[in-house]
Amino acid sequence: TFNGTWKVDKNENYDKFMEVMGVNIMKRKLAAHDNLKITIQQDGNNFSIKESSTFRTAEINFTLGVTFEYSLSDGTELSGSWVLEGDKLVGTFKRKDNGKELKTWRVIVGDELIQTYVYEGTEAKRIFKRA
Ligand code: MYR
Repeated sequence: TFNGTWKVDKNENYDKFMEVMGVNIMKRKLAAHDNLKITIQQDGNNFSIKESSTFRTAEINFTLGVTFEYSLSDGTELSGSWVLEGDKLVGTFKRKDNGKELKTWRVIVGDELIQTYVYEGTEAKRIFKRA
């Protein structure tokens, strides 16, 4: 289960990923230490995500398979949806500004939640531990 509160512990290739996303160096430096915390509450097909970081707090609600809108902390808007593929939560989003795809998935491995992001062939991971 994904339920619970997760704190980012480490990043892999996240700086490069953000660069490909077009995030400037100043913002990338800050984003590398954003202390991202997410609280996930799943109720059947409905998810509630509470997000908090040094940039903002946000609450996102979505239903598996149903398209919704999400804004990144720099204002970039995405539209897409999450589905469950076995134990893997798979998100397929599109940037509204350029139509390009951002894929992401969440898996639980041992006591960690690993979120992978792929954009324009560049992959990054953020690895979370239970808070
Ligand atoms: C959620 O489930 O947490 C809400 C929806 C998340 C959509 C995908 C998030 C992609 C974030 C990419 C970070 C890129 C920084 C440039």
